[in-house]
Amino acid sequence: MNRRNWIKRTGAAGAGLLLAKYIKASDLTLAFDAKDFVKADFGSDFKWGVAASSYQTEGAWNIDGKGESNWDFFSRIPGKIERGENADVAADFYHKYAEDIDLIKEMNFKVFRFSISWPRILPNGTGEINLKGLEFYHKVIDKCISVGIEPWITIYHWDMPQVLEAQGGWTNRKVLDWFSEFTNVVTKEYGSKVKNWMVINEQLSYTGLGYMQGIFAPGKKSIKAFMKSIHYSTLCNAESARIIRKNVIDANIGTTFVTTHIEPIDQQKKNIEAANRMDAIMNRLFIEPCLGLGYPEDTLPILKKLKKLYEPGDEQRMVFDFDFIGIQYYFRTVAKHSMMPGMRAKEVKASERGVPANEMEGEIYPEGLYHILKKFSQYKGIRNLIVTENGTCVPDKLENGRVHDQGRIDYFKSHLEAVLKAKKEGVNVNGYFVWSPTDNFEWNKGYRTRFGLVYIDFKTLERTMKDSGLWFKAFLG
Ligand code: GCO
Repeated sequence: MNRRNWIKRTGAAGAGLLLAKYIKASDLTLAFDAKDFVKADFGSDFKWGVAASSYQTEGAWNIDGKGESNWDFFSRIPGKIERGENADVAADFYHKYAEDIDLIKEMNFKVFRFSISWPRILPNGTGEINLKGLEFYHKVIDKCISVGIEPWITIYHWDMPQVLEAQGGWTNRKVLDWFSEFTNVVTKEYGSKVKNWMVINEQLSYTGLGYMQGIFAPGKKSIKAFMKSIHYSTLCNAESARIIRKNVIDANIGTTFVTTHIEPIDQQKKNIEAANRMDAIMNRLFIEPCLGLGYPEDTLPILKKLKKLYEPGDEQRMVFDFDFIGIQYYFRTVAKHSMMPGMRAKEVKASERGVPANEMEGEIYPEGLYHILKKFSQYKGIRNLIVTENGTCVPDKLENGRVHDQGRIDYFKSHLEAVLKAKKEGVNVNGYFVWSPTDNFEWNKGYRTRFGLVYIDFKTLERTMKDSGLWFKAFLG
């Protein structure tokens, strides 16, 4: 779509901001030429990385003084995780980190984004520090640096100490103190070696799926709990960033948001409005308060309830001028009106529409990443975007020492084309991180769905580079 059409389809929303409105069904397929591109097209400063998280990869759930996390607890509740699986061992990154970082290097990536397990550092949530836990991340960081890979740390990727979850977790305003303490400990400890920090991974996922839909830890189904978790994690996001700024000289500070490109099923007004409401929750809810725009209650009046949770000064406390915003994109969402209270919108699944999807029913729609990058680039306060996660799950099979995951290669190629197209049109996108270097524990799906560039046999823990890993090795080499 050319720039003029794009501008025609934007309108003033929120505090005079230009936000993307929805495009006509006939415009949905943005033709990407199948032309090849090379790494150099993205520029020499572009960051190429892989992303992973502590609970999904480390295992060693009760080793060397680690405390129990909300996910250790949740995964033991019968029926919560497919096939009753848990991440007690996961990819055993705790013991195999050196091998995995060597593989990341072999694939020619220069950035490794990983998270720190809060209960490994503070087994009781606050107070006593576990020195073995501190030492583990020193080893990971040092290994990265020794092979020329930049460590990028996410402070929180969903594993909260269970002792704190038991006190309400993100629904307890005290989380501001708890999370500040954790941030202080890790930034003081690692700040001299690590300059790139992301505060939180996808607030919407653990607040929405954890406190409202009950399918992630802690498994609550309450709108009240959801509201509290939204507001307190929004405050923590900015507060923790301020702590990083204070503790880490020359820090590059970001945070990450889950995004999805949303389209109405057709051009009926009720469906367009439903898509707008869905957009308010799925794309705008967390970025806008952080930019000083408040919650998007203009589009979704139910969010006015959040005001009841405000204490004096909160409006300002939610704001932080991030150096970069991490965009995590996997699929497009098509919406239609529904009577469901609150959002009054529902998703029309990929299977109902008969379009290509991954193994988790996420529609494969690379143009969506282009649209999302354009959309976020229109916020005045955003200076720099990095795609901190993008990837897909396909039915991988290890046969004769190879995994021919052509579907994943095609996914990456088309999504990289989308990034490049946005970049060429002036979007300030400066990095792309693949989710994920190795297969790992995919939350409520357990080990069924695989996202890795490297295959893991979860019985032997043996690693095999998939064709997609080999593709990146050649592309980035
Ligand atoms: C997320 C998380 C990852 C997931 C990945 C694949 O975006 O949900 O950051 O932990 O594993 O997205 O679903």
